[in-house]
Amino acid sequence: MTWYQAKEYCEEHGGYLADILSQEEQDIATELASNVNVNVWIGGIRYGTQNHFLWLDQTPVESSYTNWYQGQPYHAAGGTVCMNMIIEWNYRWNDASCSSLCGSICKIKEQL
Ligand SMILES: [Ca+2]
Repeated sequence: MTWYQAKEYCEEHGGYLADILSQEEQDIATELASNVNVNVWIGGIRYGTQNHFLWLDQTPVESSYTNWYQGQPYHAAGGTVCMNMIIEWNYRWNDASCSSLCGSICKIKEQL
């Protein structure tokens, strides 16, 4: 699914496309993604033309934990750019065209 479809999928399931805010969350996301063995979208999207990314709650990605693969973020082509986790890079982060096809990692809040 595209990044937008992944975002919608998570919302339909009562959650949101995951932000990754700590090594612990990275480890959980990596384990989930490994189970399905596909590249996965996470909830970051680029704003502006520089390498600035926001999580869906508008928090700047660079303001806390990051796990970009070496040389990333780097996306030469234009268009909207979103964040994903790449199998071959041990699920470290990449930026890619939002219309690429990947799985998704959702965060779903527990009902208390
Ligand atoms: Ca990239």
